[in-house]
Amino acid sequence: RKNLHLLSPHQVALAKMMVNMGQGHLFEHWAAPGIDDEEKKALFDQVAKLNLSYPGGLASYIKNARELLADSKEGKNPFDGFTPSVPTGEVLTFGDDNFLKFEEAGVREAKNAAFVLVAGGLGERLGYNGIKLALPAETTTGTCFLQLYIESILALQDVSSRLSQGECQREIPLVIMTSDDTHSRTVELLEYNSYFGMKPGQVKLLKQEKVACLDDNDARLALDPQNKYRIQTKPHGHGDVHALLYSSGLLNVWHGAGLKWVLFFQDTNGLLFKAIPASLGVSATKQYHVNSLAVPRKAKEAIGGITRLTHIDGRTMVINVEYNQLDPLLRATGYPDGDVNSETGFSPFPGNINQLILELGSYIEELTKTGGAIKEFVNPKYKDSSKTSFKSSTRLECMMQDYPKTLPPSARVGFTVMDTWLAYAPVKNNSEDAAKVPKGNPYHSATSGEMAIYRAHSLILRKAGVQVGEPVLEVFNGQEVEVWPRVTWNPRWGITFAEIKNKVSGSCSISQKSTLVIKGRNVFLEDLCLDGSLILECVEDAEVRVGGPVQNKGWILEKVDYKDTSSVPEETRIRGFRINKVEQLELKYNEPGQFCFKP
Ligand code: UGB
Repeated sequence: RKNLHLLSPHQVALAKMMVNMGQGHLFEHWAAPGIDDEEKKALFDQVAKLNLSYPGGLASYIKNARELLADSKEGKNPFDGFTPSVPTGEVLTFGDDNFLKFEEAGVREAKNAAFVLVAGGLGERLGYNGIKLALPAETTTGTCFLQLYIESILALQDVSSRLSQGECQREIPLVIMTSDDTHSRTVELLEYNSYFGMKPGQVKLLKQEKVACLDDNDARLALDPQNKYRIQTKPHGHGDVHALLYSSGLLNVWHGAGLKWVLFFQDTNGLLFKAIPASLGVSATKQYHVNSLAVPRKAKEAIGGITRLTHIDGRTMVINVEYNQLDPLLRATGYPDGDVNSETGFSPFPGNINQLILELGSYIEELTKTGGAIKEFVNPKYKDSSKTSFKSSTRLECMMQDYPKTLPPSARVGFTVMDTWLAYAPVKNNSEDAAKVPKGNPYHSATSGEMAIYRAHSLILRKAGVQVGEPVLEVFNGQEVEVWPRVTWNPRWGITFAEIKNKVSGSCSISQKSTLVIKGRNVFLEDLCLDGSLILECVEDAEVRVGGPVQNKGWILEKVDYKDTSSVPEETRIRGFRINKVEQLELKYNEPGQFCFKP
C-alpha cells in the first residue's frame, strides 16, 4: 500500500486484480518507497504484458491454472470416459494416379494459402547453439531450413499462378512465430540473406510471450529466483500460434483477400514440402476444416498418435494423443500391451507430424468464439505423493494440434497419411540420444535428417524413371544410416512430382557414389549417366539440356567425431561427417538462351 503512489491508475487496477486473485505475495517483500522504485514499476510493466498476451488476461490464467492443478492433484485422467480407436483417413501412395490427382488440385489451391511456421522453440533436445531455422538441411549445398522453406513457398506460388494462367498473381503470405529465444536471430537470418528471395512485406513475424510460472496448487505465481521484482516465466508451447494469429488481425486480412487455407508447419522438416501439394489437394477435394498430416508411426516413437476418441456420451473426435499419453490411455482402455506395433511393423495409430491445414473461414469462426485459446495442460513435478508441493515451478502449456478439441461435432476433421520417406525427417535429437534410439526407430537427428533428403530425392527420381544406385549402410555418430547418392535440387526445379517427371527423359542413371545438385528451373536431364559429381546452375531464362556420361572422382563423405569441438564446426559435428569435394563437373549458365551439354 505504501508504494501505491508509484503506480499509474492502470497499474493500481492491475495490483488490485492481482491481490484479489491471491497474488499478494508478489508485493509483500517490497522495500519502502524510495528503494528499488524503478524495479517495482518494471514488475508492473511485466504484469501488464502477461495480462495482455493471454486470452482473458492473467485472471483467466490463474483460474485455469487452479482448475488444471486440482485435476492433476486428484490424478484426473484427461481422457476420462473416452475410448481410443484407430481412425480412418486418406492414405496416399507417392506417384500413383490418386497422388497426382491430389497434387494437381493442391497446386491450384496453393495461391489461396497462407503458411505459418512455428519457430519459437529452442530445441532443447537437439542442444544446438543456434536457431534451428539456420541449421543446414543438408550440407551438399548448405541450404538452411528457412531458405528451403521460403524457396519452396515461392516455387509453389510460381507454379500455382502459372496454372491459373496469370489470373491470380497472389503472393503467398508467410508468418513465422518466434519467441524471445529465437526472435532476433530469426530477423538477422532473414535480413542478412535478403529474405531468401521473398519480398520482405510477404513475411510477418509474430513473437509469442512466455507465461507466468506457478509455485503451488493455489496457482501462486513464482518470483524469478534472479530478481525478486519479476515473475518467473517459461514457454507456453506452440499452441500460442492460434491466439497470436487471431489477435494480429491477419486472418481477416487474408479472408478479405480471398485466401482459403492456413498451413502450419515446424522448424526442421526438410521433406515437408514434398507432401504439401497433395495434402492440400486432399483438404480442398474433401473440404476438410482440419487436415493433419501423418506418417506411419513406430510404437513409442516420440511423435503423437492420431486417434479417434469416443466418449461414453456419444461424442467423438479425431485428435492427436501425445506420445507420453497414448501408451497409458491404451493400457487403461482394454489394450493391456499399450502402444505396440501391429503385424505391419507399425503402431496402428498414424504419427502426427504437426503439419496442419485449416480452412480459413471455419478457423476464423472458431477463433471468434475462443479468442484462439487452446485447451491447456499442466505437468507439475511433485515433491512427494501428497502432491502438495512442486520440485520446481511449473506453468500451463498448450499445443497447436489441440485446436480441434473445441470444435463442434459438425466440423470436418480428417488426416492424410504419407510415406515417411517423402514427408517427415525432423532434426530434433542430439547425436548421443539419437545413437540410443531403439533399432528400427527413426533417429530424428541432423545425420538422419540430411540422409533422408538424399533418399527422398533418389526415390523420387527412381519413380520418374532414373536408375539410381542402391544405398550403402554407414555409421555416423553411432547411427547406422542408408547413404544414397547425394541428390539435391532447388524447389524451383520441381515442387511437384508432375514437374519433376517432365524434366527427366531417356535413359538416365546415377551411381551411389554420385552427387547431383540442380539449381535453376529449366534444367532437363536427358540420357544422363552420372558417376561422380555434377553441379548444374542456370538463370531463370536459360533452358539447359544435360545428358551423356559424366564421370569424375566426385565428393566423398568423411567421418568426423561429434566430440571434436576443437576443429569441427557444430553444424558439421552434429551430423558426424563432412563432405570432401574432390572433383566435380560444374556447369553454370548465367545468360538467357537455350543450351545443351552432351559430352
Ligand atoms: N515451438 C514453438 O514455436 N513454441 C514453443 O513454445 C514450443 C515449440 P518440438 P514437440 O512432429 O515430431 C511436436 O519441441 O512439441 C515450435 C508435437 O507436439 O520440436 O516435442 C518449435 O520451434 C508432436 O505431436 O516438438 O512435439 C517447433 O517448430 C509431434 O508431432 C515446433 O513447435 C512432434 O512435434 C515443435 O516443437 C513431431
